[in-house]
Amino acid sequence: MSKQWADPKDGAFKRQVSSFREIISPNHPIYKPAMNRYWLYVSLACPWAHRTLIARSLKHLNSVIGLVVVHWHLDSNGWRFLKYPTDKASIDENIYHTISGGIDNSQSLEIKPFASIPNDSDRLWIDGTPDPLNQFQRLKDLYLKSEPGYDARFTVPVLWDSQTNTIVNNESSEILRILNSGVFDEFVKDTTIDLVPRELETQIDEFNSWVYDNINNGVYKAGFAESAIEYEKEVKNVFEHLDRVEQLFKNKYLALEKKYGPDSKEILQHFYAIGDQLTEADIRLYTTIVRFDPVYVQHFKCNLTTIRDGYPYVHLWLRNLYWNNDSFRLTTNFNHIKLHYTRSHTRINPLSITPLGPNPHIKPL
Ligand SMILES: N[C@@H](CCC(=O)N[C@@H](CS)C(=O)NCC(=O)O)C(=O)O
Repeated sequence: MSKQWADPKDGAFKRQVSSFREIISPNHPIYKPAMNRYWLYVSLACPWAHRTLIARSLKHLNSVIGLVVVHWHLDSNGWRFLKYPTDKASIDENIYHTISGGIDNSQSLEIKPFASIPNDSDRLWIDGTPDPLNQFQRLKDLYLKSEPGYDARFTVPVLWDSQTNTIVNNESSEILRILNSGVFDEFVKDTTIDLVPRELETQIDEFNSWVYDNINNGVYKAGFAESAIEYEKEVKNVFEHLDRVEQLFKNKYLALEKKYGPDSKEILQHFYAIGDQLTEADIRLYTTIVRFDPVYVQHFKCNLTTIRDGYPYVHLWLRNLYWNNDSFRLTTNFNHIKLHYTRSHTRINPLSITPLGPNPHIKPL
């Protein structure tokens, strides 16, 4: 993908508004809760899609909502799926009831030579999955099936209804709320986790709002800026807001230390962005922070410092989520993340050489 969304007037990056905005509810005329009816189409590289994958796993919906993973390489025709295998057993075995991430990420921590992986590499269940529902080749086929005249970008994530063959929603923040809403509770055993508890909702919304604009989307505004003035403005802004998160997390950590004692295990059990429990705010910040050192530092030139060197409390929070929670670790695939950015944005990285480092992609806790 060489053409991005920069405004030709000032070189500033503008993100498009999502088009499909329905919900799933017993009261909805079309989209009622059901087992195996809805599917998530994601890229493991994409931070917006990654949010929904984490929520699907945390809410124990891996066997309620199907999963299709696009190939990591985004080309001029958009996202694509892998070829549908003739061997049906391989599909049944691998798709749908698979591990939380839906794809093997066991190799993604090791630094392996990227040079040997061509962009058209078709390693089934490694580079992506086929589309078992429609056996489509491209993500855009879903959009056009759902709405034949659709003329905006074909983005992930997509929440797809296999009964009506339509897109329910393609806005990750809303898909997160649908998955959390409890509409699938009748199909799962453990319904205790609530990612947006009512008493924390205002705080979560407020945090999400500035984190979205300045950090989640901020790194894109820096990385896709097409003028040095825009880039410098945005990169400074990203770091000012990382400083703000660091200060918040530091205060939080010191308060927990005071409450539980300096060496208590309980500190990390309560070390989250809002309140003292895991919420949607952690998910939305995590998908940017886990990509920061491996990709955004060099590829988006967000290199005033790194998370590991410049932000000890954010770094601890990140590693706590990654190493102590399967829903975070198993959905994080550094190979997809690195290969996608460095080889799809040819305007930023024309030679598509994928940097080997940082080593390791994420440090131990
Ligand atoms: N507002 C959307 C943004 C999603 C988005 O921008 N996805 C990117 C990948 S990170 C995409 O699919 N881009 C494909 C394209 O622009 O062709 C959301 O949060 O769901």
